[in-house]
Amino acid sequence: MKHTTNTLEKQLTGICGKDLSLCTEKELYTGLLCLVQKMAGQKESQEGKKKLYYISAEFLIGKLLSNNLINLGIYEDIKQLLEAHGKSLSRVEEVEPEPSLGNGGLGRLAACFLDSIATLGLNGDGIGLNYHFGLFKQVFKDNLQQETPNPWIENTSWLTKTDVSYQIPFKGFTLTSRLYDIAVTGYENRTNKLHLFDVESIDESLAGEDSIAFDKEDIKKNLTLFLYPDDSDEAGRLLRIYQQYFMVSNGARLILDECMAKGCNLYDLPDYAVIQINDTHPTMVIPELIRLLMEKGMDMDDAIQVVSKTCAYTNHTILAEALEKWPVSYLKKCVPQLMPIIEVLDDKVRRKFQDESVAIIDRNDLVHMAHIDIHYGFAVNGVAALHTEILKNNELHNFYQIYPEKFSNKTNGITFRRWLLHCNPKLASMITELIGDGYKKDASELKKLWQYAEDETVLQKMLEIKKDNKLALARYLSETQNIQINADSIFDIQVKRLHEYKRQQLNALYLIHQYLEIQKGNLPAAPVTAVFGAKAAPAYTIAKDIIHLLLCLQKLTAEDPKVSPWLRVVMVENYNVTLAEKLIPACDISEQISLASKEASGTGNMKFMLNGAVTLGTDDGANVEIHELVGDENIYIFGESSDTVIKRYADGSYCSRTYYEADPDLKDAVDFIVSKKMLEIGSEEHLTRLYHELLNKDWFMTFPDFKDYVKEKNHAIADYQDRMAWAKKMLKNTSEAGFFSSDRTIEEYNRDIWKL
Ligand code: 26V
Repeated sequence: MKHTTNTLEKQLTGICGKDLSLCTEKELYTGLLCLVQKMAGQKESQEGKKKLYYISAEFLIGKLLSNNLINLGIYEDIKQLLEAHGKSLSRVEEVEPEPSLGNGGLGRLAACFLDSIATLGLNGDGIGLNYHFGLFKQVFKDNLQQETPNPWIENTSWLTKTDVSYQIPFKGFTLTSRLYDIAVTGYENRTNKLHLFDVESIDESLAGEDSIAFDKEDIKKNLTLFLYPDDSDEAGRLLRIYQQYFMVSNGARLILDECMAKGCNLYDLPDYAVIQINDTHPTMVIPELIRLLMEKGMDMDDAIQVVSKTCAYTNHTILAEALEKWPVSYLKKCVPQLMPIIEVLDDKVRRKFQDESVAIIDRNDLVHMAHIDIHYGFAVNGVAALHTEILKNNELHNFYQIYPEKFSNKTNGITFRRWLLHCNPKLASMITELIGDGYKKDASELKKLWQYAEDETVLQKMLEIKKDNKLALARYLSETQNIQINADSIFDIQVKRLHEYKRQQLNALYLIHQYLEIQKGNLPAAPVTAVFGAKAAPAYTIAKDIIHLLLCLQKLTAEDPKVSPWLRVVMVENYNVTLAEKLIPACDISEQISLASKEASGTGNMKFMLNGAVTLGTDDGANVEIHELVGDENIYIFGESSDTVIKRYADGSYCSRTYYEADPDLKDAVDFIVSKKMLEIGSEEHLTRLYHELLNKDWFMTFPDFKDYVKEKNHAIADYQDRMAWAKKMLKNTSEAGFFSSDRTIEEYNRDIWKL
C-alpha cells in the first residue's frame, strides 16, 4: 500500500509540477485526470475477435474521476495521499463538470452497461455523439423551469481527440466528422472506449449564454450543440434526423474499418461485430450499413442478410409518441440516399406479410423505425419482465407471432461501483465488514446480509448510516441550493424525468391532501420532507405546469408555520447524476408510482433499493421484480394492475370526473390547485391549465389510484416509527438488490445475444 502511494505521489506531483499541498483543487483535478488517463490507457486491450458496439443517442455517464479511481483500484490511496497534503478528494470531485450527454434512464443504462462490459472484460465499445451543450441546464425562475445551455467540455477533459474522421454525406452538402474517445475503465479489468463523434465545423457561438435557442437550419454549425433539440417545429425534427444519421453513418464506418483491419471480408461481419441498437434513435444504422456494404461491392440481398445477422434492438418504451416514425419526405430532405434502401426493406416485408400493422412505410408515408429493427435485426428485447410480456402480448404482438424466437427479456441493472461503492461508502464498508468484499464482483452475495436480520447492532448501524447520509444531503442542499431540510424527517424522494405517466402529479395531490389535513389539525405520524428532482422537455407544456405546481407547493409548505414542521416540499434544481448520488443514499421512501404498464423498467427504483430505501410503488416495470424479491412485507404496493389499465385504455371507459365527484378528499385536493392561496403564489395560466387537464382528461389515470396511494403512503409513514422493524425492511431491500447488478444484465445479453 505504502509503495503504491509513493509511486502515485511521484507521478501526480510530476504531472502537477509542484508539491500537492500547493495545488488548487482544479490543478489536482486536471492532474488526476491525466494520471487516470495514463493508467487507463495501459489497460486497453485488443483481445477478442468479435466486438460489441453499443450505439446510443445518450450516455449519461456522470462525473468520471472517482469512478475511474475506484475501478483502477487507487481510490483509497489517492484519498489518503491528498489528505496527507491537506487536501480533500471530495473537494476535488466538486470541480469536475458533469458531462451532459443524456436525459434519463435510457442514457444512464447505457453508462452502467459500459461499466459492466469493461468490468466483465468483454470486448465492447459505445458509439454516440459529443453534444457540446448537452441536454440543457434547468434553472428555476418565478416558480417555472427555464432552460439554459449546459457546457461541460473544458480545455483538459476526459475527451481524447483521435485522428479518425469521415466525410458524411447529406442532401446538398457533406460534413467532416471527428472522433473523440472517452476511456471506460472496468472494475479491476480492461479499458474499453466510448466513441463520441463531433462535426469539425461546430460553432458554439450559435447558442447564446442563457438560452437554448439557436439557428436550427445551420446544420454544419449546430449538429452536435444539443441533445434532443426542440422538435416542436419542422426544422427541429429535421435536425434530429441529421443528428441520428450523422451518429450512425460515422458509427457504421468505424465498425467496418475496425472489422476489415482485423481481416473481416464483410460477408463474415457477424463474426466480428454485433451492434446493439439502443431504442430507435440509431435505427438508421441498418439501412446505412446496407448502403455502405453495397458501395463496397456487395449485392443488396447479401448486404441485407449480413446486416440482419449483426444488429439487435432494445425497446425502452411502449408510449406510442416515443416510438419514432419519420415522414418519408423528411428523410428525402436530409438523407435521400437511404430512401431507396428503406423502400426495398418495406417491399420485402409487404411481399411476405399481408399485414399493414407490420409494414415499414405506412399508408401515411411514415417510416416506422422500430419495424425496421424488428424485421432486420436478429434480436428484440424488453427491459423488464412485465415490459417484455406487454410487448409480446400487446404492443408488438403481431411481430411476436412472426418472430417468436427473436424476443427475450433482459431486466435492466445498475452498476454497483457507482451506485453503492462510490455514492454510499459507509454502507459499502459496513457490508464488507459483514460479508467480505466478494459482493463487489458477484452481487448475488449481498443475500448473505440477510443472516443479520435479527441482529440489532447491524440494524442500528444501518439506521446510523442512513442518518449520516441524510445529514450530508441536508448540508449539501443548504450549501449549493439554499434549501434547508430537517434530517429528522422522513425523506420521501421522487427523482426522474418529468412525465405525466410517471405521475409526479399524483404525489402532488397527496401532498396537497396532507397539507389540508394538517391545516384541519390531523397531524401525520411523523414529519415528512417530500423531495422532487426532474427536468421537463422544453416543449412539454403540462410537464412544465406540474413543475410549477411543485414549486408553488414548496413555497406554500415552507411559509406556513402550522404545516412546515410536519410537511415540506422541496424541488431540487437541475437534477442530474451528481445530485442523484447524494439523494439516493439519503432516501427513506422511494417513490416509483408510474401508471401500471407504462414504465418499461425504471432503474432509479433499483438504486434506491440497493441503498436501503423502501419502495412505495405500483406493480409496474421492474417494481414487479423488486416486489417478488423482497416480499409484501418490505415494499408498499398500491394502485390498479397493468391488466386493468390496459383494458381501460382498450375500452375507452375512463372518465376522471366520475372519480372526482365520488371522493371528497380527491375533489378537495384537485380544487386546491386553483384555490385563492395557490393563485397568490403561482400563475393562473399554468395552474388552471393543469387543473382542467386533470379534471377533463387525466390520461395517466391518477384519480383511480389516489385513495390507495394515500392509504399506502400513510401506512409507510406510520411503519417508519418502529425503527428496528423499518431497519429490517431496509436490510431486506439491500440484500435482495444483487439481482439488479448490471453485471448480471450484461452476462445475459452476452449469453443470449452478443455471444462474444
Ligand atoms: C424518446 C424520445 C422520443 C423523441 C423525443 C425525445 C425522446 C427522448 C427520449 C426518448 C427515449 C425515452 C426512452 C427512455 O428513456 N426509456 C426509459 O429507459 C429506461 C432504461 O431501459 C427504463 O428504465 C425506463 O423505464 C424507460 O422509461
